[in-house]
Amino acid sequence: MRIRIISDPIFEWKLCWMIRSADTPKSTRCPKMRILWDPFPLMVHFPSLIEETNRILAEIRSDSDPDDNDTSFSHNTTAAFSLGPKISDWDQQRQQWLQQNPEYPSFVRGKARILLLTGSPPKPCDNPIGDHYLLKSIKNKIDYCRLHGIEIVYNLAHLDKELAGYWAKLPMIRRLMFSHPEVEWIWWMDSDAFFTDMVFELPLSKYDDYNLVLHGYPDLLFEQKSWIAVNTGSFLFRNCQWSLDLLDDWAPMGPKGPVREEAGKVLTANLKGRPAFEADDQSALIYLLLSKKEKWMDKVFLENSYYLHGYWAGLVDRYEEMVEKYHPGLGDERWPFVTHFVGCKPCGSYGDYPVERCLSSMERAFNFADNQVLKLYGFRHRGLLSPKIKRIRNETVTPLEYVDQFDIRRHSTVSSESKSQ
Ligand SMILES: [Mn+2]
Repeated sequence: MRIRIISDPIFEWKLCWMIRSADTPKSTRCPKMRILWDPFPLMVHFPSLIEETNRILAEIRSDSDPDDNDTSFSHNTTAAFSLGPKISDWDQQRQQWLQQNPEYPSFVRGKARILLLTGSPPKPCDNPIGDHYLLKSIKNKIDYCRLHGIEIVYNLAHLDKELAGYWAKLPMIRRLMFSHPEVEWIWWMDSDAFFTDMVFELPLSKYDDYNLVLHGYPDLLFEQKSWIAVNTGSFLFRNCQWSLDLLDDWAPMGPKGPVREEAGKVLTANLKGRPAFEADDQSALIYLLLSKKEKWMDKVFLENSYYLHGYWAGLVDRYEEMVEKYHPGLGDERWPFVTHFVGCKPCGSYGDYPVERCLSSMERAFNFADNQVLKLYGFRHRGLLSPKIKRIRNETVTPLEYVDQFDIRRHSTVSSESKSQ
């Protein structure tokens, strides 16, 4: 198999940051090279496929789509960047709509309506195995959402050319608020994050007085001004005017090119531990919350009582221990709600960690979660690294007996009812 070796200083620096502790000397460096498997080794054996595959890939990957000259949706580059026309009365507009459309209530049987938003780049992954893990990632999210009555949207489009990459979530969140006024919470989740507790539910009543829920730590944010004080891989926005205002305040560092480059310098100068690279959405949000604390923080909930985002490196090797000692539904370090593969881009070029470690760890997280789903049907994976499954219950002529015992929806309802009593 042929291999390509490429180097990407930004990723290397991001890696350094992610694996270094705060006290590690600055001289610590990440490996200079990254190795990618050749995407098409089999094509050598099937020459007839090469031409056609190359043609399709060239078309999909082409940077000069016919649309590129279409300026009807692009922004005036001389004006200050904005996500769209300024809206100031969204709460009233939405309230009125909800009153006029009682068949679309924002709360159903006392539960706020949630829409989970995830997505991946519009083009194929650099490495085909990346597309396989994107499939596993969306399968995992569909399972969780189906079991908990959450709607799900998968975005493959760049709604705003200026906000490509990790900034693409901002215009999409805003669009979804407008297109789904019945949705109370928009929940963004990265494609490199997996649900690993299929029973745990968001404790939404804790957030009644808040509009943004982030995994994070107040001391890391306000004392240390650390660029990892909060994580934007999994967070919730309430559908309201406040959220639109925050998005407006957050987006201006995002436009690609000189703006994003210059903003990156400001962020690196102000945030502890941040390497030098262009502005990313997470750093920009942290900077905003620090620099305008009075304006924003009273509606921001920093959650760390469970893993709304859980850093994978400390979790994936402990799944067997968790199965032995604990049970799903806890959501914290005993049974993490979300395992997030920070630095393991499933679709881009791997660089922050060795490819094999990322892939096998993702496989373990997926199967750990999938076991909780398969259990409902009487199966489980043979091991956390095996796609093969085995039967764990005998067939029965009275299958409804198992519904009471295993139905996650029922258990979630029972546990949330008993909590609220
Ligand atoms: Mn991520």
